[in-house]
Amino acid sequence: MSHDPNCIFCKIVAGQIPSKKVYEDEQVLVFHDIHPWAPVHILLIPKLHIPSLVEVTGEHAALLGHMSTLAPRLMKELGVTNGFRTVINTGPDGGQEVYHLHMHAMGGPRPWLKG
Ligand code: DGP
Repeated sequence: MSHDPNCIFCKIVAGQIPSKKVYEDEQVLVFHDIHPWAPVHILLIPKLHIPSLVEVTGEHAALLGHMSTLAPRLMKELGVTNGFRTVINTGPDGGQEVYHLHMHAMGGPRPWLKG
């Protein structure tokens, strides 16, 4: 399924739910997390509805590579110059709450880092 009408992040991609957008291209949307854990906390999502990392296949390799190279570029643009953390929560025991693949990128002056 490329779009799930019940998915909150698909609704953000479709513009049905507002978000504080950081970046957008044909494949990817990046916006600020609504519940930030860090001074700068963004979510990088594919526009394609992929529920989690479990459903990722070789076909998505370029997409994931794109997300991974975007993260440092965008964090730098947002003023994060001293490192950041990336997280992809996967499945119930991985703490995933929204079942649309997303990469958290969190940074800014510590102390905010947990665990
Ligand atoms: P996870 O636990 O990895 O599935 O994290 C989901 C994140 O998504 C969580 O940090 C809060 C964020 N989030 C949930 N709903 C919305 C929303 O409607 N807008 C934005 N900007 N972020 C959201």
